[in-house]
Amino acid sequence: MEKETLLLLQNAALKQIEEADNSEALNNVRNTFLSKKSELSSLMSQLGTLSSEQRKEYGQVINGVRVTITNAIEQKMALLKAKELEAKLARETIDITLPGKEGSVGARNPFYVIEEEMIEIFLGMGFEIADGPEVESDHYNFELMNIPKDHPSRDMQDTFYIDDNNLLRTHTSPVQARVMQAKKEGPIRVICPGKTYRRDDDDATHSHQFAQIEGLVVDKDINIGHLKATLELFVKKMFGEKREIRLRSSYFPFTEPSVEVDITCANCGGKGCSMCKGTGYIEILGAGMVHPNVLKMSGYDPEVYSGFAFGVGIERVAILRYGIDDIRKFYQNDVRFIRQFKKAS
Ligand code: FA5
Repeated sequence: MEKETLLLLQNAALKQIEEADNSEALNNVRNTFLSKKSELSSLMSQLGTLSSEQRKEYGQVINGVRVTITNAIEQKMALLKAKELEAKLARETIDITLPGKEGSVGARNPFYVIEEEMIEIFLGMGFEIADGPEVESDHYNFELMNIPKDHPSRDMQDTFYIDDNNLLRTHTSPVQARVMQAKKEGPIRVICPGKTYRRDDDDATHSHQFAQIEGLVVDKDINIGHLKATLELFVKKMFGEKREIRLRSSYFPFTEPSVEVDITCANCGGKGCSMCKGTGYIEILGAGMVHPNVLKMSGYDPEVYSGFAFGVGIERVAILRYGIDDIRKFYQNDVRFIRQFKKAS
């Protein structure tokens, strides 16, 4: 065993430690010089073959070399780890001063906001919700509504026919007959919200597809006062306490008497302006007392039962509530239009 060999070994180790430029390379150096299979370990195991004096002398040198190499590795390792951490932090830096990305939350179409509000008002008055098919038979859409095949009022509600007997319903009124037949007797108090279709040319106030909420009350001793009070309450809840309604005589084959219901114009408060075409009122719905023929055809004795019904356009109500200038905007899905109702939804 030569001291010089040991010093050469130490120098070789220190050189490699200096050259190691990452922790993995340094660990390899540690393995080479300090592991059980290293030259230093085999020299240590040979100490036993030496005399006690030599063992002491070489033992000190070998240990010194070992401590020197170990310390050098530890120091370098601390340095490399610090550098690696620094590089990692630099790589993963997040600039917290940058503004965050705003998640975009959409708004509900005002049609649905108003539909829900209308339904809530009627539910609050004790109405239940009824449903009927959008593809309806001629029988329910017209015949049971007291509109026989040759009746001129069919022209006012021309629609899309599926075949000779089935069509896209022109109004929600056929649900009246469906509910009366299903219940078989009064009292009935239902609303039916749903889509309706007509062969109307689209313009600012008309669409070939629109929605209505039908209302039907059938019981003993129902009179037009009940109809007026119900609609007055609805209008005040929907448009505010100051709104008045006006019943105007009208004609529907399925009601007698029939009325058209107007509300005072929000724009001028009833004085008359361009929005209400100088009348001070704007029409929102059709209504009336259920025609005795309609009661009879669905199995109700008009001598025992009477009732009222109404049909209100949902888009029409939304247009009046928000001052929307064109009904087609409900269906175009232009986000610039819909976003304006973010607060409402
Ligand atoms: C009817 O549809 C009757 N079924 C209403 C009714 C029910 C009367 C029960 C009596 C008893 P009318 O055609 O007027 O009536 O339509 C009612 C409402 O639907 C109108 O006031 C309007 O708000 C809306 N409406 C009608 N046609 C269109 C259309 N093409 N586009 C948008 N809304 C429409």
